[in-house]
Amino acid sequence: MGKVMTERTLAIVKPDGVQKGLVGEVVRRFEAAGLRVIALKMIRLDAERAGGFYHVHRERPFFSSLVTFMTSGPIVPMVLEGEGAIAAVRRIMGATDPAKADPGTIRKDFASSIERNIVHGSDAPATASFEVGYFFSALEMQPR
Ligand code: 3AN
Repeated sequence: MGKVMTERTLAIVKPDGVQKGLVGEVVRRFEAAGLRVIALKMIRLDAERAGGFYHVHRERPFFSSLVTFMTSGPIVPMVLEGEGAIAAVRRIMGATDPAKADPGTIRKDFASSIERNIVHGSDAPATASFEVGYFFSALEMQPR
């Protein structure tokens, strides 16, 4: 078993999650798992900023649709901290495709498609570092 370390990760309630009134439910599930919310805000992305966030997917066929979706309404990015936070958030979210997500995960319970899947969570330490910094400065985080 690998060592478990205190980590920070970025999660986002996507436009469909905000629209469906699931901000509180998503935060509740993260907090119930012992993760600490150390930063959180509501913003609306423009196409340039959504594209920058998803730059690793820029050659994928779904990229322009993803950018359109992510700019369709406000989102709620947050930074979560805790032991093994990156993997914990991925587990709580469930698989990208809700049809393949485990029972009891956010995506199984609420997502309508592989694109409109309610939440985002960083997938590795390097992406977590980039993604946290994309939305939040050090002064906006309150670790405890
Ligand atoms: P995850 O969000 O589970 O880490 P990624 O990073 O592979 O998944 O994909 C980023 C986002 O791109 C997904 N959350 C989803 O909204 C969208 N996406 C991924 N794969 C597809 C696909 N095959 N068709 C449409 N949208 C997709």
